[in-house]
Amino acid sequence: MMMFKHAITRLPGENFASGLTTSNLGTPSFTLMREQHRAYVEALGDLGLKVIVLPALPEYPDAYFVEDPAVISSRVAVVNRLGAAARQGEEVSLAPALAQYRPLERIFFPGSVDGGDVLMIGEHFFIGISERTNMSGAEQLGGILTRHGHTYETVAVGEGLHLKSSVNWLGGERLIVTQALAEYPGFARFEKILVDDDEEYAANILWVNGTLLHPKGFPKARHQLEQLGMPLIELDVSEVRKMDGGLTCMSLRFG
Ligand code: CIR
Repeated sequence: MMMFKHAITRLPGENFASGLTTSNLGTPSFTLMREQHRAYVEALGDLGLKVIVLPALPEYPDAYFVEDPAVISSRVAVVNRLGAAARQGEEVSLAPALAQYRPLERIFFPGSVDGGDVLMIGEHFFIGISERTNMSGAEQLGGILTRHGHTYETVAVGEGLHLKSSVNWLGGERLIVTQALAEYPGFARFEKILVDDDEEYAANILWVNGTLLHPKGFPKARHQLEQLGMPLIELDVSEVRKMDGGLTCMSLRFG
């Protein structure tokens, strides 16, 4: 089984509320955000991961969404060219942390990739084509992954910010997925937990070594997850959600 040993995270800065967002859920609170981030880091630590906590980057209010500027597989780390101009540059101070663990590769102009569009299932990768990840970026990333012995396919992301806003791995041959992606042929071999239309946010679930971290406040999804008989950790990510982020976005996990 794929096992994670490490996670890289980054603290949200006091100005995190000036990051990009499309949600209309109100102004987030820094005090609450800091608390929720701390609980998240603690949960990863409790699951046995060695968690690196990088300092906030004041000039990049979205930089604590550390999953977006890189992709780490079992064999390679890819430094992304982020899809949002305002976020380009976040990767600069992340690259040295990654270089300690994996050979580094990079995505170049005109390609763009956000790690939130990259769903890793063991050695296979689904790369979402979205407003952030373009075809050139996906092909560059796919080429790098293929050279390192992985396989990949692209998926059109119809709605939601990133691919992983709508689908995530639950371990084994199981996915949690929104109705919109339920019939996607590339997911046919998986058993699927379908989230209700009014609980779409609950599709952003983080698998960590057999435990599922899931967002608080989605009772139907919670009930569906309970049926799986896997350990669950419920985390409040209300403030992160206000910034269009979720549980997967706030860390890079690797073995
Ligand atoms: C952004 O719009 O880029 C950030 N406010 C949210 C990024 C969330 N990241 C993710 O889903 N992987």
